[in-house]
Amino acid sequence: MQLYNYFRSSASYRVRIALALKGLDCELLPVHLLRNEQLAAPFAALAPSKLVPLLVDDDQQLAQSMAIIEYLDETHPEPALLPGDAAARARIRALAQDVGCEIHPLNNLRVLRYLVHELKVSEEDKTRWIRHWVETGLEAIEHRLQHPSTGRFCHGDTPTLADCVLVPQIHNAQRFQCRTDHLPTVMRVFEACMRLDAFSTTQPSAYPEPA
Ligand SMILES: N[C@@H](CCC(=O)N[C@@H](CS)C(=O)NCC(=O)O)C(=O)O
Repeated sequence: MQLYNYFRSSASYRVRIALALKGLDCELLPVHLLRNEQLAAPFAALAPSKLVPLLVDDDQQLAQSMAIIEYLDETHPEPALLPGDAAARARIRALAQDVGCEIHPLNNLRVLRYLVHELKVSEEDKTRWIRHWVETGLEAIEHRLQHPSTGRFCHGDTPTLADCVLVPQIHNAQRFQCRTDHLPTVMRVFEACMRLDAFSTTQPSAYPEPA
C-alpha cells in the first residue's frame, strides 16, 4: 500500500494512526501542501478533490480518511477500530464525524487561504475563526464523552476510529493555541492515546520538516 500524505495534515495523520494500530506496512508518499503539490499533476490527476490523504492498495485508489480507515478495518479486522454493536459503531462514527465533518473542514488550508486572500480577512481574525470552531467543536465532543461507554479511550478501553480522528485535531488545537482547559475528558483520552506508539510515532513532529 502507498499513502499520499503530508506530515502536518491531520486527515493524513488519522490514517497513519490506523495503519500503525493494525501493524500494516505502507509506503508514505509526501505531497507538500504549502508548495501546492496537491493542486497539480501528478497528485491532482489521482485525486480530483486535491486533498490528502489518498491510499493506493493494488488497483484501488481510496479517498476520504474516514472511508479509508473503515476500508482498512474491513480488510484487516484486527484490532477492530469499529467494535461493538450497531449502536456502539454509530457512537464511534458520530464522534469521528464531530471532528471530521464539523470542525476540520472549516479550518482546512484552502478555506483559510480563501478567507485571507479572497475575503481579505486579517491574520488575527483568521486565528479567531480557527479558535472559535475548534474550541466550540471540541466542547461538543467533551459533552458527548460524558457517557458510560467512554472508557480509557473515546469508546471503551481500546482505540477506535474516534480516537484516530480526535487526536490529530488536538494536535491542531495545540498548534493554534486553542483553549483546552474546558476539555478534561477529551484531554485525558488524548493523553492516553499519545502514550501508545501508534499515535506517537506517526504524529507530525515525528517526521522531518520537508526541505
Ligand atoms: N474530509 C477529508 C479532508 C481532507 C483534507 O482536507 N485534507 C487537507 C489536509 S488535512 C488537504 O489536503 N488540504 C489541502 C488544501 O486545503 O489545499 C478527509 O477526511 O480525507
